[in-house]
Amino acid sequence: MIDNLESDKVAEATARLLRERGVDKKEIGELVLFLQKDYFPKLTMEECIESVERVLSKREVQNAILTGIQLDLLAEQGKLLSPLQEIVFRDEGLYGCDEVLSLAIVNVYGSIGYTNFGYIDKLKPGILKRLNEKNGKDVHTFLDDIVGALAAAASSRIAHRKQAEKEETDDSDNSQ
Ligand SMILES: [Ca+2]
Repeated sequence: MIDNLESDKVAEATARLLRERGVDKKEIGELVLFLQKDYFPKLTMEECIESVERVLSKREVQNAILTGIQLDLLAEQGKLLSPLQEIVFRDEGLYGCDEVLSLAIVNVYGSIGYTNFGYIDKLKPGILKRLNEKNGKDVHTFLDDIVGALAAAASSRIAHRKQAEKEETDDSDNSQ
């Protein structure tokens, strides 16, 4: 059974691992802003980072992050069994399990996350470009999809909230 203390430990471990792997919440916030700025021109960086934090607070998101980063780390250390070791180390194009794992994150705010995830994965702005650069040493096979998924989910959350706000305003307009 997971008590509160263990939940805190999982959340802390997740935050620490992301930091250790060079991922800053602000950089994920920048991806969110990139995805949403055309739809919500008044959206602030603070709102984007807050949305990322809300996504990061979910246990299923933390589980996916811990799993993916663990596999990246083991591949860096050469500790996976062959042929998975070579597949993850080289980031083989047809592997696909990195993307599948990330769907656990994309899903938390519904299916509109998929569009954002696909879009950002194709363009690879900001931190995603950096994570995709291969130097023969660092492995980010899972992490790039995790970061893209975090941005996609945080964007979906904002879209849902803005829609709800709009509907509330429309309702009050109608009642007047
Ligand atoms: Ca990947």
